[in-house]
Amino acid sequence: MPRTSRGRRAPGASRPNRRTAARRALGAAAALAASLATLVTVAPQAAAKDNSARCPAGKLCLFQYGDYKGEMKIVSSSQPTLGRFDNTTSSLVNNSSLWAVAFTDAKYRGGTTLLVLPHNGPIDLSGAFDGTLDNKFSSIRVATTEHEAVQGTPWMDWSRDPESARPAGLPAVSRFGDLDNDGRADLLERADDGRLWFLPGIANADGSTRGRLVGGGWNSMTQLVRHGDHNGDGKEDLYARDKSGTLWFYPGRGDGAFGTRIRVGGGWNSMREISAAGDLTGDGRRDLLARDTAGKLWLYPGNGKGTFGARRLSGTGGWNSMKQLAAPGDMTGDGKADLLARDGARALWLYPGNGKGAFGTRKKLPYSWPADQPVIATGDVDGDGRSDIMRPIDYQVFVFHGNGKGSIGGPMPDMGWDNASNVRVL
Ligand SMILES: [Ca+2]
Ligand SMILES: [Ca+2]
Ligand SMILES: [Ca+2]
Ligand SMILES: [Ca+2]
Repeated sequence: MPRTSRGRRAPGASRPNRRTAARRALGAAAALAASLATLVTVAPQAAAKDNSARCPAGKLCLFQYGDYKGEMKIVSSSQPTLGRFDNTTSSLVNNSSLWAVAFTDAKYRGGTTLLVLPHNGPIDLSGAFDGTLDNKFSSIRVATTEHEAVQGTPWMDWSRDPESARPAGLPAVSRFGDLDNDGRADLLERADDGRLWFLPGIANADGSTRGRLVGGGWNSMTQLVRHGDHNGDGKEDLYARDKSGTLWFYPGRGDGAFGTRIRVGGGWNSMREISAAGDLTGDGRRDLLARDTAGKLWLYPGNGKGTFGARRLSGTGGWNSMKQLAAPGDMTGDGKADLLARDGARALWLYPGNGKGAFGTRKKLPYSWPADQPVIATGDVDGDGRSDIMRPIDYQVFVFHGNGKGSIGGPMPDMGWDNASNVRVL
C-alpha cells in the first residue's frame, strides 16, 4: 500500500474533518505496520562465503548484487535517491544501531517498504521475500528511533481539536498538564534514543504537527513525572529520577523547556514508582506520592520551592498489586486532587482524595485497562474544565472524558498518534 503522510493534505485539497483524518491515519499506519510486520520477521541470513563481512562494524551497507557482492554503499544518513544503487540493491547488512526503512520509490515513497532493525545483520533480497524486493529500492530513511525511520518526523504526531483550550478561571486543582501556559494540555515524549520532546498538540496549517526538542540523554532517567507548578512561579515543572536513585527537580520555563535542575535528594531507588499527584494536603502546594517496594504509599508534602518536607505514610500496604499510579487532578468535582491506580487485572481504580493527604473508598472505573497500555493523565484535554485521561491504543491515543462526577465516558479516538516501541509519554 502506498504510504500516506499522516494527517497531511496536498496543497489545495480541502481539509478532512478530524475524525475522517484520524481514521485515514489509523488505516495508513495500521496497513504500514501490517506490511512491515510481514517483512521484519526475516532472520539475518548467513552468507555462503560470508561476503556480508565486507560491511564494517557499526555500519549499514547496501550491495549491488545478491550475496553481498559487487559495489558496496555505506549509508549513514537518509537518502532520498540512491544514485547508482537505484533499483539495483540486491542485498544489505545492518551492523549499525540505526533503524532503516527502504522504499520502492524515491523520496521515501512507494508501494512496499522494508523495515530494517538495528543490528539486524545481513538480508539477501535476491533470496528473501520471493525476490519481490530485489532491485526495487529507490530511497532509504535512517534514524535513531523506529518512529522517525517509519514516519519521517522525529516526534510523535499529536494534535487536538484547535478549540480545546481550557476555560479561564479554572481552580488550581484543575490547572496542570500545560507546560507552555497557552491553556491547552501538552505531552512530553521520551523516545527510545533518549530524546525528550515537548508536544504542544497543535497542528500547522498543512496538517503537520509540532514538536520541540527538550534535550537528549533522558534515557539515564528511570522515571519522569509532572503535575503543574511546584515552585510557585506559575510554570509547570518536571521531576526525574536517575539510575543512581537521585531525584531531580527541573523548573519549567513556561515554554516547554526547563531551567537548571535542582537536586531533591537521594535514595529514591527504594521506590517502585513516583507520582506527582497534585495538592493532596490542601495547603495549595503540590505534593509527591511514592510507593516503595514493600507496597507502602508515601506522601511527600511540597514546600512550594520544588522540594519536600518530611514524608508520611499515606497508604499502609497492598499497593504492590498496582501496576501504575496516575494523577488525574480532581475527577470527583469536590476540588480535591484524586489518584488513579491500574491493577494487574485490567481494572482502573479511582481513589478520591480527602484533601488531608489520604484517600476515601476506592471506586472501579469502567472499561478494561490492559497492562501494556499506560494511563496518561495531563488534566483537562478537551477544554470542558473536567479532568480527562488518555490511553494509547495501537496507532491512536484515545481520550476518556471525565464527567466531573468521578467517572469517565467512552474512548474517543479523536487524536492522531503514532505509537512506537519503547516510547514513554507523560
Ligand atoms: Ca500548552
Ligand atoms: Ca514552576
Ligand atoms: Ca476530588
Ligand atoms: Ca475534559
